[in-house]
Amino acid sequence: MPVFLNSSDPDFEAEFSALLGAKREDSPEVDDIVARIIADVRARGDAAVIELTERFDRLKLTPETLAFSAAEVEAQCGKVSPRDRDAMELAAERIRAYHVRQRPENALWTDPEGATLGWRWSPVSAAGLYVPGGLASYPSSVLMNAIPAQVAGVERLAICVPTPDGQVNPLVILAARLAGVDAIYRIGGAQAIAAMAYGTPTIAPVDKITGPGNAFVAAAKRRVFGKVGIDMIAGPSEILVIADKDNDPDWLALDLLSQAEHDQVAQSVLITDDAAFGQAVAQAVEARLKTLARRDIAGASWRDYGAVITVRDMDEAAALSNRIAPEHLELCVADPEALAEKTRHAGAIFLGQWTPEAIGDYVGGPNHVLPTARSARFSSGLSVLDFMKRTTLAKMTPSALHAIGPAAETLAISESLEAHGLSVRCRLDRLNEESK
Ligand code: HSO
Ligand code: ZN
Repeated sequence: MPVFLNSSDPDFEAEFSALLGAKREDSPEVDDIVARIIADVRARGDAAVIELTERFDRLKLTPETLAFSAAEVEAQCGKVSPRDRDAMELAAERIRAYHVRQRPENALWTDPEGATLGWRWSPVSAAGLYVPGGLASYPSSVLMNAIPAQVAGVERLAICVPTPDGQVNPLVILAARLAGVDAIYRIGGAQAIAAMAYGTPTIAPVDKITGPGNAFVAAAKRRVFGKVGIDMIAGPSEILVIADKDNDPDWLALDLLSQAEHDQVAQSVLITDDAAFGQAVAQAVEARLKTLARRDIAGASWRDYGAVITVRDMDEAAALSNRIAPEHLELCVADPEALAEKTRHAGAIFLGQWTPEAIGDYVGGPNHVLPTARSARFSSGLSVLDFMKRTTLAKMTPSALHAIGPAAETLAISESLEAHGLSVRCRLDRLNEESK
């Protein structure tokens, strides 16, 4: 049973805090193993990657077969049905169109002292995208990671996807090709992250690594951070639905289950201002759980982490939503725009009952790589900016230096950094001589 809370109950605050604090991620002790794998890949390069792939994925590779050949990519893409291909192409086009609008503007201006100042954005040179194997090998996530990189102007894009026993999802390969990926390596786990971060004779190193993965991949990303950039450490999926009673309970039940079916530690929460409606949605969830293909996963998630919260009004709903800072927030209310104004902490907001979260997972346009575990309080979903960096620009004229240089000299002296001060002073002295 999910928990049923009511904001009018005296115990509500304690119960809500318990819900916020529920630990959903089991972090087995993987860090030592990961440290050893990274050291091994750094020391032995391809040989280590090949051995580990044989051990974990039961797949014998050589340096020549680490990457899919062009012919293999073609063959995999050829297996995709026209219907799947059309859907994927529509998704890719919409995701691209959305992300093109995120391209940032450079800036350059001259201030009153005559100093020209600004910044310029440029892409990272190479990015590596991790794609999990098995159950969570989502082609849509390939598009969501690779297209922003491509739109940012990244020159070289690599993908690592484990192919246990040689099995690969052809849609993953098609998504990679649609998103302009240059190389697809059939390796996974910490060894793939290490290979992308440090490079091997066959795998060129990248500057930024993004994409979800299991505990080993997450630990490896943490460890290579600094050598390369990383996106975020993604946790299990979450959805918060805020709804009034003018909704079909079955629709909302499916919306809640759409994230619950990702993972048994996913979290789905409904907040409503009508207790009876909340019960109706919970009943609809139970009915759907009887037939859903992934009822074991979704059912465990709903039972252990699901919640139905009744509030007095929508202002209260917004306040609780801000404390939850959900990855996905659905606003199924009469005036979703007004409620959206009141919600500040959410990875993605879906406005109105015609916007199921699943649209955002595939074809809406916005990215589906979003901050989880309340990190929407301080971070954002993946975007074009994650594959770019900003370089600042400054140009002084003699008169600008004359105007602001003495203050720099004073501050340098106060920090006992003599050369700093003198590098300004020597120029100021020249200006003073010339003006004599
Ligand atoms: N909702 C997931 C992403 C996803 N859904 C992929 C379907 N496929 C995390 O935001
Ligand atoms: Zn999803």
